[in-house]
Amino acid sequence: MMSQLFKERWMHLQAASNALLQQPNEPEALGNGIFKRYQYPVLTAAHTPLHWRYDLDPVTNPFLQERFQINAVFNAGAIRWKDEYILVTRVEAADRKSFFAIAGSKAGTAGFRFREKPLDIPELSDTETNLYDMRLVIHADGWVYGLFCVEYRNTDAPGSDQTAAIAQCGIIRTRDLQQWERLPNLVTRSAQQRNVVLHPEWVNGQYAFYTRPQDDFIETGTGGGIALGYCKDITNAVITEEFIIQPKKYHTVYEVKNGLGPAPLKTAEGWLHLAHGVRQTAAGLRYVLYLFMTDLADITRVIYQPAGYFMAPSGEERAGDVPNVLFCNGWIMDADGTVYIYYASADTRLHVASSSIDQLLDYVKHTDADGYRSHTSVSNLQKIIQHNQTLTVAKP
Ligand code: M1P
Repeated sequence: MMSQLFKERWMHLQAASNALLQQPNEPEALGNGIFKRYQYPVLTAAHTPLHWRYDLDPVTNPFLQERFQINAVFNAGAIRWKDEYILVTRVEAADRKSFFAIAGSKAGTAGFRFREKPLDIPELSDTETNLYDMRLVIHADGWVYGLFCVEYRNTDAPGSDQTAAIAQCGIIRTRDLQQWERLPNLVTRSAQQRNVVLHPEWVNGQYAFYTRPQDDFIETGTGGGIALGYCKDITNAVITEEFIIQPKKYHTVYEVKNGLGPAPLKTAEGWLHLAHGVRQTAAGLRYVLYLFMTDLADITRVIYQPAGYFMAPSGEERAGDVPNVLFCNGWIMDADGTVYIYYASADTRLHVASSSIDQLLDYVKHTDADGYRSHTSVSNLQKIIQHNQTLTVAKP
């Protein structure tokens, strides 16, 4: 027998959920000419289906309580699949465990709906504790790959330390986004791997992986920097050598560490990369997003890298579980050159920003590179001011 309380709660829950799922999402009017943010996050914990969070049986759940609380939805891999924008999101439950769930939208900037059930990734061992941050790639071999972080407790740590962890790269693949096959984890010489991304094309007949070798779970130690490694067989992926192509560097936005975001976009001018950079501040780590471009023929060669960040936390994006963090592991380029950037803020929610490949190329090619000194920054600024002073056209 359904109580009045149950009935009313159910009615209100459905109304709130429907309103959220149908909420339009407008881009900002002006932006900075490089990208536009949108009004609302595209996915949050509140977007997860009611039938995940609530036991809807009035007998077993008379107060209609949340039986499975979701803490956050963030860091999503992204691909265009048929007529949909597909996100494989990181969903973090109240128990801190993350898992993956697919959400799709026809618009790309609003209307994302989760599929009926989350992804159930088979375990390789029961020491795997946490899975997160999937990078989706449609590879030239015909498979769709998902590379993600698998986290284990570091059993070398003393029992008094229940925080020490080891991160490695897990791999799944599919041909239809329905059936997923788990492959063995990537093997490298590095003690820790996070932010591993598969390059979408063959390189000399091999799979190319962007890695981020590091010594410790949080600190990169002697490792650090975005690296490249190759292997012939992805069903038993072993990388024997990693080459750093983007090292961390003093007094930059990636002085502590960096990591590749989504797989690079192929453009006429080179491979466009989006990465996150981490710097130290008195308030803790600050994660921002930056862009760089590598040569089409030689993917180890960085040919453009604008100084500083491309996007940094702004306004409400600063607040959440891990403040001052923007993170992105998914973007989609449409056939008309529109680019949707799915970025998360504060490890809490997922947003979208839009741009175009022409705008992003203009940004990477015509924004000065970092000169690594205040003096060089002032010179770059002077160039712009002096150029503007020579203009004969009417200035505002
Ligand atoms: O908390 C910020 C981010 O920290 C990690 O990223 P990185 O490995 O570069 O430090 C990841 O755990 C990521 O999920 C998280 O958003």
